[in-house]
Amino acid sequence: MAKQVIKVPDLGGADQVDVIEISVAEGDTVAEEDALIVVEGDKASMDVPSPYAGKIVKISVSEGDQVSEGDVIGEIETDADGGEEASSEPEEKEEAEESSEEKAAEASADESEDADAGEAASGESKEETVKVPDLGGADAVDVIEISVQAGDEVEEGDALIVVEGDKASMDVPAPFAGTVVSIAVKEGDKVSTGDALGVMKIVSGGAAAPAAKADRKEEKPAAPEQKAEPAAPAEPPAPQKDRYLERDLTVSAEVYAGPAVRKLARELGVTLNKVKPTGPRNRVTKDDLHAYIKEQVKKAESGAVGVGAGVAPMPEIDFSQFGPVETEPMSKIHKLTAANMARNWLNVPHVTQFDDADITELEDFRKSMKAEAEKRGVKLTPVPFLLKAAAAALRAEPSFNVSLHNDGEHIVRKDYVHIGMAVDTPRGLMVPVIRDVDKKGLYELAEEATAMAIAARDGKLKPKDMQGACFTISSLGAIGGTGFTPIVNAPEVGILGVSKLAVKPVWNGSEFVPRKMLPVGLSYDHRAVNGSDAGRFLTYLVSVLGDVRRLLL
Ligand code: CAO
Repeated sequence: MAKQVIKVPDLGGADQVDVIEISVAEGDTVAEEDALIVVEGDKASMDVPSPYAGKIVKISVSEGDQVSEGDVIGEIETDADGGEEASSEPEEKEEAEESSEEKAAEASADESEDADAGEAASGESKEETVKVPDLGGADAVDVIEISVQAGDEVEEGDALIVVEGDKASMDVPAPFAGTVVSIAVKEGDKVSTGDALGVMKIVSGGAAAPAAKADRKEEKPAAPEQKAEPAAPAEPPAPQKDRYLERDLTVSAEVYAGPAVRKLARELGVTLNKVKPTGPRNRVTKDDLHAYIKEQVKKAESGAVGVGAGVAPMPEIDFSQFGPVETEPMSKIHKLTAANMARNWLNVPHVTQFDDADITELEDFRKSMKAEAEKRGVKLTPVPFLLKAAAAALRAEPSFNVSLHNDGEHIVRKDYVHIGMAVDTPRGLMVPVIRDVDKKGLYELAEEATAMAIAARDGKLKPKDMQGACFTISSLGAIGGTGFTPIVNAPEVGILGVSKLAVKPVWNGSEFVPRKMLPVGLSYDHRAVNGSDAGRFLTYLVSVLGDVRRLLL
């Protein structure tokens, strides 16, 4: 048994990479080459494999740490008798690495020479053949994505194509900023190190590329140092050697996506396994990501609300196939109302309770007061009585004067009584709010309701005129109907839908008598209140409408 310190190996030039996953725990037994941690740099993520088989005794890094070559990852207890065998192994690996680095350097130099040949004589605008770089030992890998097309402007390091070998996929990045002149490979082709993958034109000025290439040639014998340089302008930065190849399975075990796609997904805050893959072997491509974002934006703009898999998107229907149609734009208010209705309907578990209020006496009283009201310049309709009765019920049943807090963990109890009144306007439905209804008299309420309705119809309401209601009344009584289930105007707790007054025979214990019955339906947020709270609230409200003297109590 021997303890070995495990260090971050050569990261192919990358420095200060993020530890994004710890793949093992202390006490785990691992085989040589098993992933210990996953690190992620600017352009790629990669497994850091165990150099030995053995038992992990210590993990010295955490997710979110930044590490560089040589940093300690942890300790492993190997099966080797002494340190010798184990410690000689990394050296062998290093040698192997060096020889492959040399190969990489040679390949680069070859490429530079080729590139020289491809240059235009003027030195102003140079076209260079871009070749497949050292693939870290992998050979004949599949081209699974072409990330650019002729004419595209690319930055140095942008993915040109994505290739996939047995163990991983990797972006082949642009060796310099420029314009893609042509792409010589297509999806499904197999490519190896040195194969031409296309031609690029340098846009960053005539002198840059030759100078850089000259530098590279001079550096050829000193290949290891070259790694420390930033990506050289005429040579695609070689993907890491096969033990550090980019991880293919990244966001979740089921999602296949290249590093550039993952980076973009991270920047956009997209969870990759929500994106429908269309690439080869179910790979998520950049186009898939764009299509997903487009769809989400479209949904958001149309006001459609998604709650996971529960709500399927509406199918697009061409109505003209059924008969003549005209399509006109919705008003701003209509669109807003549609979005709010959908939001409230989907978020609030609605229950609607119905009742009939006997307003025979209320109507007698209202009619007897009509002339006096008119003298005062107000119209005494049933609405002020409804407002007053609702306010009385909210005060009498404070358990109903609440809202569910946004956090879903608190109930907000209100010591004020503001009530919204739905107003039908040519531009759409508006809900002005009448404040402190419990403190106002019937004439005052009638006046204010009329003024609010006029302001709504004239488009003169201010945002603050439509905020802060505890409850809403929607009166369709003047229009008709025997009952309806109004949609709660969240975050309010409930809404009273008032239908058309009808004279009905009511049994008074000894005979049927004609009574003026007002049908009402109370929809409420069943998350915020129970049926018993709502039942008590509506019963009280109906009793007040049945005997307005109760308002004096
Ligand atoms: N049953 C029978 N008649 C009724 C009634 C009822 N429930 N409610 C009102 N009326 C009568 C009124 O008494 C009035 O008759 P008189 O002129 O003889 O007195 C007549 O209907 C018209 O009333 P109104 O509309 O002028 O005034 P209102 O106070 O009843 O209503 C307002 C005001 C703003 C609520 C109403 O104009 C309105 O816009 N209602 C539509 C609300 C709406 O669209 N709700 C749906 C929301 S959800 O989609």
